[in-house]
Amino acid sequence: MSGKIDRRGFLKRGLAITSAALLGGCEGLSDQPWVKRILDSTENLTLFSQRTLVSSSALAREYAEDEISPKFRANGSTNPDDSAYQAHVANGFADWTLTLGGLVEQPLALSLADLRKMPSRTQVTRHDCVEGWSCIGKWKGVPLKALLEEARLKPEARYIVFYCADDLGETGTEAGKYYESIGMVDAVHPQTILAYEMNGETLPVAHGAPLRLRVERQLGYKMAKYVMAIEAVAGLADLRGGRGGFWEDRGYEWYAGI
Ligand SMILES: Nc1nc2c(c(=O)[nH]1)N[C@H]1C(S)=C(S)[C@@H](COP(=O)(O)O)O[C@H]1N2
Ligand SMILES: [Mo]
Repeated sequence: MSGKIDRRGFLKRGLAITSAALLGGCEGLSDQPWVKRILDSTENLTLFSQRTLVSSSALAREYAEDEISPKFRANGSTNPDDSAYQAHVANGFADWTLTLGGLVEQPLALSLADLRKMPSRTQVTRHDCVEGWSCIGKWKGVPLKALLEEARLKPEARYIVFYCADDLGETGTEAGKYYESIGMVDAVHPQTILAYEMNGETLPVAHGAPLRLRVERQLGYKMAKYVMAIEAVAGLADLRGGRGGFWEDRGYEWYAGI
């Protein structure tokens, strides 16, 4: 467990030093409005380093089918204790719809059948949990980019937020439920998908049925399971605990790059 965290800490320190050197020689880049916004916050220095050193479209490693883990561990919520969710399970998610709203021109409500008709991507990737375990799995789903293109983001939209059905047994309230958020670079990344299949089968409840996020260049807690609604927003401060996610509100970092 600590080995993983140490490795990440080491990597981040290295990147921070490199980025300090880089910043010295790239005035042109730091004049860009998006770079200015990122540099406004020192907390985002690691994000800036990663974006500068690793191309924004660099792919996470993909694996061969014979490297898929024989058993993929399930973690966090594995069967949401929520009556609306359980009703969806009982009828095979036939009436379930994903809503996409917020700062978009065209809000969407899509059934699983609608999502399955959209372009899909399949990828075999490694999932790294901050607790120190990893598993390789195959995921199939709709690229988030395709949904965002259909909904047409307004220019003010800077983050995409995912609202889930579960609360990890914490609060029993709507506001206490799991949620997550990502920035636009990850939102339009080709490996960022909303997965409805895992290892060639319908996504099981334990792994987030009917739909879960995969953001392959970040840690496991970013990969929201049981996604019910998606919202495009300009900022995260006004949402729930104000730090952009269930675990972030409890002290984890918002940018969980691997
Ligand atoms: N809605 C929801 N999403 C979640 C969690 C959760 O408890 N609830 N746990 C997170 C954590 S910490 C990890 S490691 C992965 C686990 O995904 P898995 O159950 O498919 O292994 O889901 C993430 N997404
Ligand atoms: Mo995790």
